[in-house]
Amino acid sequence: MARAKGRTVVAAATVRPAVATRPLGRGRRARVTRTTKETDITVELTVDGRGHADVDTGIPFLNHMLDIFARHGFFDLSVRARGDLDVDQHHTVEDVGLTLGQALREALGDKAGIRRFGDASCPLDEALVTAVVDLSGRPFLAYNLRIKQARVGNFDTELVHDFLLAFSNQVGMTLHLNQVQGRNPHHVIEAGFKALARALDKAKQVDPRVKGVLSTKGSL
Ligand SMILES: [Mn+2]
Repeated sequence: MARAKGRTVVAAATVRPAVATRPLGRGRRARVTRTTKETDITVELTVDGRGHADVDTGIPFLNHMLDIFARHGFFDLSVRARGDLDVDQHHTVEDVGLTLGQALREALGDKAGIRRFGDASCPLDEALVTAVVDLSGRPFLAYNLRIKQARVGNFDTELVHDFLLAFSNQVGMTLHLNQVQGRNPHHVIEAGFKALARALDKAKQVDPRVKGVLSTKGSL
């Protein structure tokens, strides 16, 4: 495996996902490139950002949700994803979630001084979704969006669950996402991403009262 211009180059015979991470200088930032036979994804994430997104996944609705994630979570986020969309959207959506999760875990580092917990409720017209996160190091997803429609545009709505499972597994966080109410699937999913972003923005904040990591175990 060789690196050229910051990109991981992988032999065609590689079966296991090739993942390369590197720190991006000062601050809580990370860059992760993940290449398989199904997808080729690079994520750059700045935890303490201004909400700027530069996203191209080949799936417009996923781009829209990642833009929202960055904007409302005050991350700076760059995503370049090329996947086998001729098969379907599953590989690309799941692997973007996975790579974004790896980038967030990498960027948070040892999580010293952070608040760890965060919660938010976001409405979008008739939809209301609540997100509660714990950057505990233990992955768990309680997914309670009840989306009746199979599609939003050409996006398969069940892939929201797959995205969030991959994301929370890789971050190593507990995520409870609960739909209080909602009818329109675009509204429900968008309210969910806003709530997740705002909950993470709380959890990632450094609290000067927190000495070391906020755990009686001594590590997160
Ligand atoms: Mn929208």
